[in-house]
Amino acid sequence: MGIIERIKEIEAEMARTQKNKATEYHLGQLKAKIAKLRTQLLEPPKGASGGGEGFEVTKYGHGRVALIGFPSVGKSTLLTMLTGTHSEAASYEFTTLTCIPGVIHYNDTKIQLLDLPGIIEGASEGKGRGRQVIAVAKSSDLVLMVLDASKSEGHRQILTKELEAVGLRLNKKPPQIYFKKKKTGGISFNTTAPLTHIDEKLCYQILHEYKIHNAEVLFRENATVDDFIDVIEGNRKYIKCVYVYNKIDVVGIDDVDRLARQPNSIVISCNLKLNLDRLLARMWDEMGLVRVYSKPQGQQPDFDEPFVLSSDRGGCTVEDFCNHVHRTLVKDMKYALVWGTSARHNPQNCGLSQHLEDEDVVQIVKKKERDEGGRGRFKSHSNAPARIADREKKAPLKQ
Ligand SMILES: Nc1nc2c(ncn2[C@@H]2O[C@H](COP(=O)(O)OP(=O)(O)O)[C@@H](O)[C@H]2O)c(=O)[nH]1
Ligand SMILES: [Mg+2]
Repeated sequence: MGIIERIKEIEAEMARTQKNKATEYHLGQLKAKIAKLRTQLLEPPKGASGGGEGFEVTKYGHGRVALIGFPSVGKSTLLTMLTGTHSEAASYEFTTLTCIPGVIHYNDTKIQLLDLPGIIEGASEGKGRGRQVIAVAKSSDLVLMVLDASKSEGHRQILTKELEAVGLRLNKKPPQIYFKKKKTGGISFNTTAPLTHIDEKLCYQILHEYKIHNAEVLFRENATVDDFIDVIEGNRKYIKCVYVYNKIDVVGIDDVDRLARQPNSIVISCNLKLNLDRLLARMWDEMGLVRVYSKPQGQQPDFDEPFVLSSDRGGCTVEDFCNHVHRTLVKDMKYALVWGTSARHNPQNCGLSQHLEDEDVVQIVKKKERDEGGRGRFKSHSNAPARIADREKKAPLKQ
């Protein structure tokens, strides 16, 4: 029997099983079985030669956004409107095969937008190019799920389920569960929050299903069986998702109003160019990008070319900024001067751990290596080095 049939069989068994205290453990075990099979499906087939024809799209710009949705909801139209890339024209025969990239220029940053066709065509069953499509979706910073406002609202659930089946978790934080496999010592189970969905016995059974007999488990929140399985599997990807209801030009105002009030949703019309600016602003907010302008000593900041950091990816401290500019800068930095919303006063003297915010201006003041040797000599019996350092700190203030 194939993996897909086995998943279907277990799902059928779960549907047959009544949910109550007595069946709780059995259901938990079945869930773990399905999770294991799904992971197997996503693994590349044994003996496959180096991934086949390349599907992987080179990363470009400061972030990546994936368009996901059923056919004919307006993904290609949206890509064309936002990026000027003619997706449909470029991909006429290959719509279900290729992924069309475009670039959005917004707030002096470049965001790669990907049209990912074919995500629903059996992606979770490992059919066709599903696996590669999923890999690209997982590499995105944000998913835009494009939905047709005039069609059934069930599409949103179907797609979300499909994405969940392949290990994507939309608008969800990783569960607060510490889990570490050990070589010996059995299973140590602890919790710092009252648990209502799972208990020690069920936890043991699930671990048993995974043939894990030595591990440390600590629940820091009231997590569910599914959360625990996610943590054991360890390959889940937590991504933000905005639900984009397109074609609001063909539905009534009441429907538009209702859809707009759904969580994480935005309503647009590509045809009437309605709300596209809001969509861009929303995308920008969700991606958590932080523009930092570098200011060379004694010069004006370069406001044309920001360094773009991300709070989700890599972080946005002064240290992250330094690493962006040049890899030796962290070592050479004496302190940083920061102007902007993250500074308590302008400029503020900061260390590497200072958290930067969007549109901050940063000047890195370097150690003067040769000078230091000289100063070192009278360090012990004079407070001059401190005064010199002080003067140096104050000097840029006057610029
Ligand atoms: N009424 C209406 N039709 C739209 C809108 N956006 C796209 N369409 C139409 O929907 C159809 C499918 O669009 P397409 O971009 O190819 O969808 P895709 O399959 O998701 O890439 C096309 O005929 C578009 O002209 C919209 O905002 N309103
Ligand atoms: Mg299309």
